[in-house]
Amino acid sequence: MASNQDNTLAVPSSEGKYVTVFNDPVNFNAKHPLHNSWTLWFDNPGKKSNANNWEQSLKELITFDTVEDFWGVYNNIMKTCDLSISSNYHLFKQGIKPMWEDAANKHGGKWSIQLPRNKTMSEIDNIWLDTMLSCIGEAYEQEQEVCGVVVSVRKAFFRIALWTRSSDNQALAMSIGRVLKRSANIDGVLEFQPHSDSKSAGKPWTV
Ligand code: MGP
Repeated sequence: MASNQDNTLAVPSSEGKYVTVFNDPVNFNAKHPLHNSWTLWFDNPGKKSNANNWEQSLKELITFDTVEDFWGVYNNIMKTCDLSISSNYHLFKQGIKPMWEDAANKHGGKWSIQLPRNKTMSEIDNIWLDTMLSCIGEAYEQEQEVCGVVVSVRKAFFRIALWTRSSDNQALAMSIGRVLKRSANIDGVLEFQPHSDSKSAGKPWTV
């Protein structure tokens, strides 16, 4: 992709000329690359699930690495508010499975908040969209710390969570929690918990 003299994005055509959205809107197909590739996962494990069989219900939906492909995915999947109880969407960097056991997650933790279903029904789609955009748009200064984000649909609440790579640096975790809260316009207190129970003694960090 290049910029022409008018400073509009242009893609080279097969004849070596530049195609812009102005001179050839049909063939103009520039895509805007994301810094990382992201994979969307879905699961709805149901009541019979436990930590040993939980992974079986995890479905890898699609991986994308451009802004345009993100919107193509987002506009063609069910909105969070329409998902059935127990469902989860997970958006993780490509190569990281959305499970505690993955090498990228096993020393990490998560910022999360439970938003009461009755008060949040009309807002959850925007909160989840803004949460995803904060990740794919690299809103986090320490973006290598971010593994992925999850939205969970439960009977009484929606839960938004952001999974981090580490869980032992409070200043680093707090800076990520603050950006998540601001970017997704989350009204309420987010709590940080390490994935491993053994580390979660004491008061959780909050933003
Ligand atoms: P959850 O959905 O993260 O918690 O995990 P929630 O919403 O409090 O519980 P729910 O019963 O209302 O859905 C629920 C259960 O799924 C856990 O207790 C585990 O049995 C299993 N599980 C969830 N995660 C994220 C993992 C994981 O990463 N690895 C494994 N092995 N099991 C998991």
